[in-house]
Amino acid sequence: MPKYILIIGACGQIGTELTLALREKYGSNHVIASDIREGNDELMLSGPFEILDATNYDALEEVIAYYDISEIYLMAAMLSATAEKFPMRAWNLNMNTLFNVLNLAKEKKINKVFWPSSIAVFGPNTPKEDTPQNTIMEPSTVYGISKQSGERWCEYYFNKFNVDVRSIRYPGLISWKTMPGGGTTDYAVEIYHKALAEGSYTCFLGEDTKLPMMFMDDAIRATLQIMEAPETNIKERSAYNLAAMSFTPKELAESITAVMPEFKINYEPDSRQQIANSWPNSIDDSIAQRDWNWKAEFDLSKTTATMLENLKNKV
Ligand code: AKB
Repeated sequence: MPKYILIIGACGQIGTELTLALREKYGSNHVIASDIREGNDELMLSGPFEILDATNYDALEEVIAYYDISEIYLMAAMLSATAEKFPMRAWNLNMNTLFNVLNLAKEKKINKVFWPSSIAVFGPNTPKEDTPQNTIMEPSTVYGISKQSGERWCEYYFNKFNVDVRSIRYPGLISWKTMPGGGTTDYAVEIYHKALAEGSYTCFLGEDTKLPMMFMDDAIRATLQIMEAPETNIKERSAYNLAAMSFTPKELAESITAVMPEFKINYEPDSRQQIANSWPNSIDDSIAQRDWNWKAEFDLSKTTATMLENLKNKV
């Protein structure tokens, strides 16, 4: 039986590339993109699209029935920096969309769910280096609290109602097709745009702030891989740690100056510094490697080369 997939939040940074990758794999008409606004031309012209507010259970149920959807990727969320400004809106968006999707799965209206978690589930009391899969969490940000709660609910729906929900704790994601919005790790995308447009960048994090990061191609590959893995391989029903590289703004700037020697960076840390300080420096993803053969392919220099090459061609 061919399956029909719904992406919620398809126009965002991950949603755009995930939709394109799933369409490539399953055929355009089998992957329905949805969001509260339209996305870029590449996404909009590549297959079916619905305007959908996934906080509205009835509207979501209607789309699922209409397209005979069996799998949902729930990518809509308010990220860390914006969530600090609008805590209740962040909580409502991040939690209500998750409950709507989990309840549809509990009612057997869909079979499988992907929901993204984040390194933001960790907090200031978490071991900073090689943060293990299972450790102290205690997130101190609005976004982190919503992701930590979401993980607990995913595990609960699996244990109680046998809902096949799978999740990854994404690090900061670097991509060139769609800009991120409202995150603390966004500097690692903005820097490439500014390097090409202006030859310099003012970073909102301090030069030694080390954070876990990943290039988007790796993140998409991991997402497809965890969703394809046999159900019995998925031992973690909260979310899996996932890692590729860790670097500071200074190290990222050095990787750009290696290609563009005239590039300049300066630092003006703002309120996002406090969020970054509460997150790990690096992540141990050995459990994801063990359970579904995860392995990253992009390091910092390959990421910088790919970003600059593609952004140059885009302008
Ligand atoms: C953010 O910075 O808020 C996100 C994340 C790490 O989940 N990119």
